[in-house]
Amino acid sequence: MTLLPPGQRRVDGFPRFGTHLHHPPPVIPPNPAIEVTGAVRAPLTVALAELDGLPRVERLADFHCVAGWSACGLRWEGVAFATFYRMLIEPHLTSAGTVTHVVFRGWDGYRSIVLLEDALAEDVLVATGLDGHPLSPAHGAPVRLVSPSQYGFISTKHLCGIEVHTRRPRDDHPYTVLTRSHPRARVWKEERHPWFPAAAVRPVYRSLIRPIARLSARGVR
Ligand SMILES: Nc1nc2c(c(=O)[nH]1)N[C@H]1C(S)=C(S)[C@@H](COP(=O)(O)O)O[C@H]1N2
Ligand SMILES: [Mo]
Repeated sequence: MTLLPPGQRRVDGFPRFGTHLHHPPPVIPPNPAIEVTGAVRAPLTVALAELDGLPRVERLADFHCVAGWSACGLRWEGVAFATFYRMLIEPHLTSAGTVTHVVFRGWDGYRSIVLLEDALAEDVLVATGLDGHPLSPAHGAPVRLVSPSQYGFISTKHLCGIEVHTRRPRDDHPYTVLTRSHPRARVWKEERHPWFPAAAVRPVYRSLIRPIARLSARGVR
């Protein structure tokens, strides 16, 4: 038994979960690439094939959703985000300002905002494989972010864009007060919500697990 972060409960397997709800995974173009924009001298396009040229790593990790479920012992394969950043992005940065935040965008329009410091942690991957197979559409094909020390909403699936910013970008999600996301979302500090104590939001979030998991599963049937 792995020790779980506070307020988490183990689930069997690894459910598909997300704000996509029942929508099927997005249609991915034939030659997918990751567009890098923001504080770079010119936008750059990183073809997925280019990831094969970078040092590849495997990381065994548990995955924790802010709603309260944890999937245990997932084996991710890909490129460390720190490697991606140092080798592909850093050489192209503008000299105006220091990068503080990174936005990860998915083909379905999803977006997560991460402090550069958190994104550079050694367990953060740009992942193309899970448990010995290429990523499935349910779990973010063809490539996703995985940041196991932060709640799952940071880990954008179907990654199509990375923006680098020199200050915190505006959070343009249609959030209700209750679903506002914590800017760091570190699981061991139980950073579930920016204002409310974690223990107060736990039962509310937990009540959403079943309906969201059911809807999400419908989208891949
Ligand atoms: N593109 C995209 N990425 C996403 C989401 C989403 O709706 N769309 N949901 C997030 C949330 S809230 C969680 S918990 C995890 C779930 O990942 P999984 O479906 O592989 O279990 O994906 C995250 N990344
Ligand atoms: Mo989540």
